[in-house]
Amino acid sequence: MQKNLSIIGVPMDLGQSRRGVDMGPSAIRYAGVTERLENLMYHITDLGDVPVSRPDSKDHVQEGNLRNLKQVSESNRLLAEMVDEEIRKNRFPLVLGGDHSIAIGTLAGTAKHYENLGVIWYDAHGDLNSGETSPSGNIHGMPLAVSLGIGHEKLTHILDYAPKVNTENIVIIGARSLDPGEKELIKEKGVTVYSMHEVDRIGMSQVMAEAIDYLKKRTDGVHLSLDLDGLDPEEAPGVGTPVMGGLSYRESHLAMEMLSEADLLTSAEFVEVNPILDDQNKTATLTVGLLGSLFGEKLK
Ligand code: HAR
Ligand code: MN
Ligand code: MN
Ligand code: MN
Repeated sequence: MQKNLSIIGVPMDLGQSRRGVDMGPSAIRYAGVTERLENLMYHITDLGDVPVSRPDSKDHVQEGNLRNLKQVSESNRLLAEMVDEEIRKNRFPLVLGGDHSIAIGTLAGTAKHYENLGVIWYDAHGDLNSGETSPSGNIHGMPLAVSLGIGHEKLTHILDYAPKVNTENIVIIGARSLDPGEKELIKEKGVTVYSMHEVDRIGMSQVMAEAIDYLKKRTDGVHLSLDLDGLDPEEAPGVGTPVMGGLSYRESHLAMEMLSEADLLTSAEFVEVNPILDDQNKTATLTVGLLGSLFGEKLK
């Protein structure tokens, strides 16, 4: 793995309806992310936070069932430019959220650099909605669809190209809450999904071995987008949309260790940490532990 790492915080809470997730980057920093990775001999540059503007009452009006479209789009453009720049400088972008709408910007900045970017979407949700299918109007339920070129142009065309990712290059892991429109899209496009059913059946070890093997063969870079609500809310309570029956602490560490061993990631983001809903910064601390495993911490 690239030893030069750039941390980018995105205090974004406008892609959903619960306040507090904008404090996610601070909580993860407070839990010691820089020290943890420096101990693993990474050279860290913390670039601080991408600006996120506040919604005014007029902006709050939902254009095409898209809450705070203008602000979400604008911050994602800034994020995309930063990520693009870091990759240009040959540095590994590590993006800390913030709600999952920020994956729109991360992927916009990343995918430019690869012919065939792979994406591992570790999440309870598919995030495959558009304004037409979303039950909530929350853009954090849409970033994966946006990256496939589905949705409002202000989201799909950040940095002026679309789609960012090909359907065949996506692997979703941990899904257990999919809306009807998302299920249709998954069927229609043939997206690879390891839902909790598959994890229970074949185990995380097999899921990761298959996912890694599949992506290694067909992609020239892989982005990990890890939504903390992919984990069980018992272990990651500080998230805005918890869904019971999730991935365990141990399964998640195994997944990170296998990704580390495979040495295939070229960028990563950790999102949806909400310290207001958390229990003593447990979820941010868990995040830093997962990052430790992802970046090569060994038990022996
Ligand atoms: N599918 C629902 C929606 O579109 C819920 C999405 C929820 N949240 C996330 N994204 N945290 O993974 O509103
Ligand atoms: Mn998500
Ligand atoms: Mn590309
Ligand atoms: Mn989620």
